[in-house]
Amino acid sequence: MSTRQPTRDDKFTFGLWTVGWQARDPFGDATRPALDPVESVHRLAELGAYGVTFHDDDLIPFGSDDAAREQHIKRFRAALEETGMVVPMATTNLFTHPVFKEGGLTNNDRDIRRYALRKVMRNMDLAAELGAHTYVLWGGREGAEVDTAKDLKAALDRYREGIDTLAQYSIDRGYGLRFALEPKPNEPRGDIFLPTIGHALGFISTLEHADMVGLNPEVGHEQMSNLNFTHGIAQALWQGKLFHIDLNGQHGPKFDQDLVFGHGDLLSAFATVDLLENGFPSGGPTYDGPRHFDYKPLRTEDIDGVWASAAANMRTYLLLKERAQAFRADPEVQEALTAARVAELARPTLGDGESYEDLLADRSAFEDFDAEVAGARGGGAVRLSQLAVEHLLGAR
Ligand code: GLT
Ligand code: MN
Ligand code: MN
Repeated sequence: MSTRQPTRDDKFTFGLWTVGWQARDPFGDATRPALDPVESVHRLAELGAYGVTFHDDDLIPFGSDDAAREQHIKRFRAALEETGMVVPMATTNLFTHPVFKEGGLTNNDRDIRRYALRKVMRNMDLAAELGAHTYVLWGGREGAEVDTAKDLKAALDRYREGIDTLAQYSIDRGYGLRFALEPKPNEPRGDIFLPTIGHALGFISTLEHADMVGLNPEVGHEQMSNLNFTHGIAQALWQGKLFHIDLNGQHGPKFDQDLVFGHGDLLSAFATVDLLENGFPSGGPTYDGPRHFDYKPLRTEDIDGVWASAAANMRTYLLLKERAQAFRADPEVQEALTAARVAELARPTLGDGESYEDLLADRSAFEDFDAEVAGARGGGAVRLSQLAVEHLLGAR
């Protein structure tokens, strides 16, 4: 089916670090050779992707001199031009080099924090030059293993100072970059600051340029904390903070698996795509940014498996989109939604112009309300759940 063939309109993007992962893990060496970013751009374009994203170090190996740096950028830019691929997002590697072992923006060492800020600013220059609109900040090393080794208040102060400084830099240079914080509960640090969507949303409200800072939630990161990813992005959307998204798969609370999208909790992936594609049943904010895959091709796979997994992310997304559209269009689903009173939740609890005094005076709301009858009524959710499963299994 043609709708299952990705096109640029689907806005599928991939981090260079995803297909480029050489599969080095804490227990074993790389199982794949290094991949040239230029080749990744070409292969992903052939597969139907719309763009790529990168960390500074994905493109320009750490420690490169200026001449080498320019050369890497030139080759990359040429690949983008040849393929028409775009770079909607970029980010900084503040986690691989040993200098960041104790953190970047929240390192106890002030010199390292200053170095980290400079590293981010330098890559923001390149991000803006390449046309990116979103700058992701994943603070993988911002955290601790030993609680007494960190002044937690000062860490949050420094995190805020760092982001305020970067936001001011984007404004002053006219870069138009907005920042997307990516929460994760742990790994590589024992505990990472801003561990969930909720923590990050609370933190953003304290920032000087809160309007320029939103989220880049990742499926697996919320699921590592046993949280509902769809509920998380729904709240981010509701607060106007879903700036970007990292799609992948995860089997519940364990190490960060970074599986292909849909290859973990499939029902949850269905709900996520339903929300991204069909929006809230009662309308309201929608997400129209890139569908960004942040996954790791399994360590067992060779380079053919890498490209097969890249294609699998996009195809799975499109299949889920198809299924979610069929679900919403199904008259029996619509009937089940009515029976479950789903639309009723969009109706304000108080009437137009009604005050709490009016509510107090309404005997039908309390004195004459039959809580026993209302409490005995079924919710109708199981029917909806089964209908979703049947659509997902292709039974309807
Ligand atoms: C790293 C991490 C991802 C982040 C990337 C952005 S780096 O691969 O596991 O979740 O999105 O810095
Ligand atoms: Mn991850
Ligand atoms: Mn991610």
